[in-house]
Amino acid sequence: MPSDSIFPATLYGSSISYFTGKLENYFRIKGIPYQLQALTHPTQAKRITAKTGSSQMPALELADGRWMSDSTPIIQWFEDEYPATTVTPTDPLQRFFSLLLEDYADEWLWRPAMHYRWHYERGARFASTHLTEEILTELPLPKFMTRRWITRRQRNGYTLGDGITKDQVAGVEAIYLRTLDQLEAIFRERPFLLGDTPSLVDIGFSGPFFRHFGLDPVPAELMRQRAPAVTEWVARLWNTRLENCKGSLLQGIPDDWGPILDEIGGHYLPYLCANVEAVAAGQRRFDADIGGVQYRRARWSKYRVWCLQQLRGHFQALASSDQQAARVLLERHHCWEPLWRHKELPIDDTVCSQLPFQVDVKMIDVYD
Ligand SMILES: N[C@@H](CCC(=O)N[C@@H](CS)C(=O)NCC(=O)O)C(=O)O
Repeated sequence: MPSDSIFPATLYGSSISYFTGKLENYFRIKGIPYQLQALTHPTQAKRITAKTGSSQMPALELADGRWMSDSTPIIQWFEDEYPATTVTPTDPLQRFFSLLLEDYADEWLWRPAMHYRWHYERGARFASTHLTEEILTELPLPKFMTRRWITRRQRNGYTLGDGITKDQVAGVEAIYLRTLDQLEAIFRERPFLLGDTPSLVDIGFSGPFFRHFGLDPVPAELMRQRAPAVTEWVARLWNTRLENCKGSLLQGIPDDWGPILDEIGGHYLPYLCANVEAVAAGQRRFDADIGGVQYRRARWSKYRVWCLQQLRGHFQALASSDQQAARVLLERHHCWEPLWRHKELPIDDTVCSQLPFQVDVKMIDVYD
């Protein structure tokens, strides 16, 4: 990696955070020097909000004084700026489907990941103790109260308070178990999702897998027992450097991505549509039946309207022959109709246009 004025970069986050872990996997694979610093509350959180518009983690401080936020556009920026070693497939169809799977891993696998961490006492005890000692040390409370406070906050924001009551638990856990089976089938055949070398889609799945499913006591044990090849991939990814990789990517979209695409067409995109309806109607809470799971009083997410807009933009940027090929695959896996169901999206075109350097405060879903 060039010794540029932006290095070393400081990554503010937590060593058990989903998106911090995703970016760390990316930086390590790509060989980008960084140092991890705890995003403490309130000191660093206030400073980062002033610099990026949001206190969400991770935030990245470049050595030239610029700040960045949001893992997906940060990765795209580094891919454009430092193309010598790149994780983005050059084939446009592979790139499009990789971006789709990355978004799915970011925004939908988030649901079972937060569930396993905060629903189970064992998960909540581990995570609340860690966060109390890593990023919440400034809170003027005894540690047991900080642990209790963060557990309640996360449950109200991301599990019970995001449509997962006891009636939805089995359905949410089934998302994870199916994902394990889908990935196990792939990693029994090859070391990375798209071939012999890591690519963007591995980075996308590292978000839920590295710092949640592979770390939290309940899902990690399930992974070890049910999907040992996935367990191995989590560690392999962390220990891989692109500059040492001699392997190549497969041609086209592998058939064994089919079950993941079915999941996107049957669950994630219908959820995005229900979320679009909620945002359009100004409903902060909404009910939705997604793949047989009845979510009640799920939280709207304006950010995920932008995610849908981005996915459409990636499709529209394809050449027409690639659009045709992508459409065939999207239709086969029931992704096409929900991708375009709502002609107008409740979002203006300029929102998020300053990412990854500035977050538009109207679009963030930081829960407080
Ligand atoms: N889209 C953002 C999401 C970042 C995000 O949601 N991070 C979580 C922690 S892993 C967070 O900061 N949540 C805000 C909160 O809980 O207040 C990204 O890709 O970086």
